[in-house]
Amino acid sequence: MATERTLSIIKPDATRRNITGKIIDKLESAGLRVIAQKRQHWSRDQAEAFYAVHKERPFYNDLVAFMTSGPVVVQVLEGDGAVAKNREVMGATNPADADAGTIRAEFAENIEANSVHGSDSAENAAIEIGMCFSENEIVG
Ligand code: IDP
Ligand code: MG
Repeated sequence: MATERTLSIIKPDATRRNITGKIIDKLESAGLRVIAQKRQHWSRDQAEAFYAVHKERPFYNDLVAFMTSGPVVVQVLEGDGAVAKNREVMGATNPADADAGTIRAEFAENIEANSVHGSDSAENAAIEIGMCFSENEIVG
């Protein structure tokens, strides 16, 4: 499988509970490499822009409020089939449906505060990485 890059975000529910290391351990144990990482506190504008694809969804306003409620850790992950591999280790959006051993099964609080974001396609990964990092912050 081809080497890919994907965007990962450790969400405010996880930074609040001081479990970023536990989540990164899951990512690295799955064979993903963290090739860029920074901690940020998003403004409303940043969160709205990042989740613009969900603007018509009923949960959009709550999601923006949640994503600005505390720090996030944004990351670029690299590895073989990194987009799908990250989605696999994350688990389903709703932790009640997530497979045992996945990040969301172990750590998510609920369907909204579900600890991590991961790009859903290589095309969106490139867009999301471009929104969060400049080239010189990514060290493969
Ligand atoms: P994903 O993060 O698994 O790709 P998406 O459908 O892209 O899931 O939704 C983006 C984020 O919006 C989710 O991770 C979660 O934080 C939030 N979200 C999704 N569906 C719901 C919902 O039904 N209620 C509340 N929040 C939701
Ligand atoms: Mg998504």
